[in-house]
Amino acid sequence: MSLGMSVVLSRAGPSRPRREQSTFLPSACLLPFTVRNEVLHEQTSDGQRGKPGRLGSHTSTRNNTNPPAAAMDARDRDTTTPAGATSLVYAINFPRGFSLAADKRSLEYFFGELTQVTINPGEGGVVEWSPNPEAGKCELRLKYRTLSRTSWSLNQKWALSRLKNTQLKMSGTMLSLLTTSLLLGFTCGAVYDYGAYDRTRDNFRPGTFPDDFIWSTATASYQIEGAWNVDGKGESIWDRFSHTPGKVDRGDTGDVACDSYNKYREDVQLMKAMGLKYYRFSLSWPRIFPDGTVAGGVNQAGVDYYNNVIDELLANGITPMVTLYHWDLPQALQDRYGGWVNEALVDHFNDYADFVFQTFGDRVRYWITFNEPWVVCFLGYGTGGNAPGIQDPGNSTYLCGHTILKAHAEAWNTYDTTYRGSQQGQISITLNCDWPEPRDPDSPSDVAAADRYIQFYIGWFAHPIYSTGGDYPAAMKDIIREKSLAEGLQESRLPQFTPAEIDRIKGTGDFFGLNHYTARIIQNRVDPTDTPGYSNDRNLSESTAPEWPRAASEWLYVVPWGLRRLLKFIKLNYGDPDVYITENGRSDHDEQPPITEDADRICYYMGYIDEVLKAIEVDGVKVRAYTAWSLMDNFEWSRGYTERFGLHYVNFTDPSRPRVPKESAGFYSDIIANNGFPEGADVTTMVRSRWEGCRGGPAGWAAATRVNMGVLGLSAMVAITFTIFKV
Ligand code: GBE
Repeated sequence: MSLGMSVVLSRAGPSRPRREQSTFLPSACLLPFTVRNEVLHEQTSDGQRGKPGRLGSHTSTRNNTNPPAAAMDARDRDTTTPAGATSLVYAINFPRGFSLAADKRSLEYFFGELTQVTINPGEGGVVEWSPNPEAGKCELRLKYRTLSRTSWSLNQKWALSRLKNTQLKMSGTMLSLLTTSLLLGFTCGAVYDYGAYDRTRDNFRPGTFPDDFIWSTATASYQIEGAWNVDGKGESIWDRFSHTPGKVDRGDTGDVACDSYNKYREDVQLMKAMGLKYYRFSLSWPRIFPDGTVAGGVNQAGVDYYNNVIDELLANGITPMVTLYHWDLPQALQDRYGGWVNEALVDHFNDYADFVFQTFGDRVRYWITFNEPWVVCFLGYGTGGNAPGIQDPGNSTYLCGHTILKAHAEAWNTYDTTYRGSQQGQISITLNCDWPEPRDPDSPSDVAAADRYIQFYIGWFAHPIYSTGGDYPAAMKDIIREKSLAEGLQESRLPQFTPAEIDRIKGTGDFFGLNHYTARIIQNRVDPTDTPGYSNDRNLSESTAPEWPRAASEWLYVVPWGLRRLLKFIKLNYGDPDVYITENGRSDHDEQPPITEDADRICYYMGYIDEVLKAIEVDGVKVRAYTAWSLMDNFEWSRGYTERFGLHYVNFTDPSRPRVPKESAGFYSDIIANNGFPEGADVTTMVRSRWEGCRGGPAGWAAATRVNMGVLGLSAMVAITFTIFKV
């Protein structure tokens, strides 16, 4: 509630049309009181011209404690105004607590010497202020009504301190700073909501998985085998890359890694101890074909090694799931053809696949042609962060994807026509994708941006294989073509499939292999100045929510509900396929003492696995398999051994590479034994007791709120400081 007040003041100058009167107001945007930009009353004693813009040249102060009635009276008979002055009556609303005595000087400053001040109770409430156009900078209409008393006194103080300088200029810079800070606060605040605990979304759901559900763990050849140049193995692009100084953290290499080339029996025992019935691992192509080609000859020792691994698994009741390509291309094919940008690799891969089906297919029922072509092509040929380290996100990235899709389709067709009948297995590809959450779900442009993100990510490979129409997603085709032409190119940087090729690729997935780890917040953004290429082609920007728990890997934020949403997306967009989650996991730092009581990993697994259960039971997604990455700590690509994803700890400084189960191994093993979280089971009780502490929950929600308020408060403080001290 405020008090209404009429101020009568005079200035020298002619009478002007009413709408111009605002030019008479002082060049201030922040006042300790509020002024309606409205002249209630105006009187001119003569037409004499005054100095424009100058405040009341002469007025006489009258009794400023006049009762309201007297004010009306004064306005009506303002005869004491000297010649050449105009009397104006402004409506001013003062906040409660305003002291007329203390603030009379500031009133005078703003309005010139007051001729008449009267208090009109009941006129309060209108609090708009229009800036002085002469100042030219202030563009805000401030509404003081919502300011608290604290803000009021700050402003009052500020106004008085400005008075001393007799320079009252609220600079536009400061105002825009205030606005920007507040906007920033609100913007960030909106982002933070994505981490807040949402009961209907984040609560624990007990229950069990379908009877034949597949529980598995995964590894990859280069990450665990070692023996990089042993028994006739050829060099891979990862051998070359890791041996190149500066490519991998600490100069780590996969030369020995977990030494699984020698220790595979022990690995199998780790799995057996956990009660695992499935194991996903990959074959090293150059261990089987040292120069990548059949013509170059097969390396029998390599074939023996994989026969031994497969036999050992089967002897221990563990079903192998075999990936043909988990990134370790024979270096010879890189040297000869430039790697996956060259379609010559389609045939070489198919030859390799054919050999592998023929050699191991009598015992292997689950095949995955490629692990994460997105990583192969974007990190390998776009950013260059992975082997072979090529940085060409505009062209090579897309050429690589093109070749891999064709190579995958050929291998699938080879299996389908030649081996499926006798071997009765399943073959597909594994795609990775982070879940994109639109920054503002109510903004159509952010929603569209999130869709572009997913189309460019998983859609790049999933659309050609799993959609009814086949081919690349329309979003990719349209945008890349448009940008390419704008760059002055003759054709799109995204290669085109012929109708026959589209047909050949379509339907070449017996199941949907999915690797998933994390989520991103996506906002529409077009940046014509950025380097043309995959990232820029998407017209978006990525971010995360600050209170999403973070793993050791800088890209890995823990957002379990993202997995459920991604699974639903796959169901809806790719023909409701059987989904095999072929990787999911969390990293720790390489620390001393080693982290074997890995509570954060347990949190990660309980959260993500429960989201899979919700996807199955609530959303009806046909998830058939879940695979934990990884069975043990291993060579984490360009991060070397600095990040540990294992359920088992591996000591990489000990030549014998001992493995030690982490707490998470026992936890995962309990889930497997119970086929989920049945009511009454110990594992379910354990999950319940830990749930709130893992992420979200009231604590998480409070944290989000605090961060929110913190940002707002900080913005306000910065703005006020700047305002007062004119930093
Ligand atoms: C999987 O990929 C791999 O299949 C597995 O081999 C690996 O050990 C596991 O992840 C853990 O990392 O700035 O764009 O270069 C992007 C997971 C990094 C998918 C890392 C790319 C996760 C996609 C960083 N991500 N990866 S940047």
